[in-house]
Amino acid sequence: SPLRTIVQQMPKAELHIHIEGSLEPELIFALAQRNNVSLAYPSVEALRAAYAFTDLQSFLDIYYAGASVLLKEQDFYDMTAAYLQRAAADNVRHAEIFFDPQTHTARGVPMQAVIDGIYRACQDSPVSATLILSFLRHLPEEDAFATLEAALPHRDKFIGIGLDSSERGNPPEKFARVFARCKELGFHLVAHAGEEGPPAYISTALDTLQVERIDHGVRCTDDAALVQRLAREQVALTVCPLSNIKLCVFGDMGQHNLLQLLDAGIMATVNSDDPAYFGGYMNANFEAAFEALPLGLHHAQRLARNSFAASFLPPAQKQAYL
Ligand code: ES4
Ligand code: ZN
Repeated sequence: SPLRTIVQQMPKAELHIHIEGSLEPELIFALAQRNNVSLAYPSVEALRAAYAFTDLQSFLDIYYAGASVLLKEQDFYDMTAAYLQRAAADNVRHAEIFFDPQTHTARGVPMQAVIDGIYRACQDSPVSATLILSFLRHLPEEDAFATLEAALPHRDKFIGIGLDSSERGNPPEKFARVFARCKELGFHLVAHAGEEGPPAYISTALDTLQVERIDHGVRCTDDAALVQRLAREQVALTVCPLSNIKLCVFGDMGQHNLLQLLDAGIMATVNSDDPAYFGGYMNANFEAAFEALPLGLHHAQRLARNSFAASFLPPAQKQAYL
């Protein structure tokens, strides 16, 4: 349809992508062979068949297992280069990419290999790309402080700090002190909140962590006053439609609240989250949402505009896209 073509072709920014979640099964097997890492699955097909998730934790278990093949700087480079090439094909002009150093440093991978590999691929790509270091919230705040310390020699290679992994039982305020330190250091701040967790986590991410965007945030619609606040303050939500279906946040795409968020005046964006695990990259996410929901041309234009408006691009570069 004409709308589908417009959605595919429009220039867009991706603001919620975990680079480890872009690791396709074929690359997992190639890196396992290259690095002599043994996998719990005998084949690409068997691994892909295990991608049947019931909730966030069931996904995270297999996502961390997949990341175990990443050992050398070149592995991080190859993963990131593959993502950026795929993003460019979907007319992504700018990407703000999460990476989870603790997933790697806990296995003895040097911080330098993680950051330099990802950063060098960003520099070599025609897509504008910046990095957001994300803390694992199931681990203690102490570990986040140690991770920040280890990353600070590379501070010019990332622009922001995020918070991801198991949400329920790990509220934003657990990381109040380390986020305050990151703010002093001048980093942009974001946090996953209201994916599986309650709307109160969205409020405390804003009020206690002082984040500038909320990753996911879809559960805000359980609290009408919070929806009004997000609209009034124009807080960006980085929504990930296919992720929400695969992790059973919504029963099916027809029940997703993306249209409700947009029509409430919230600055929602569409993103791929972990595209290798959830069934597609940016355009697949747009297409699935536009197929299942009565979204129109104006919603498409609004989502493209929001993606740049909510980005951390410098004002002059941002303005050129608005
Ligand atoms: C994630 Cl979908 C999602 N939620 C929370 N943390 C994550 N890390 C990677 N993907
Ligand atoms: Zn995410």
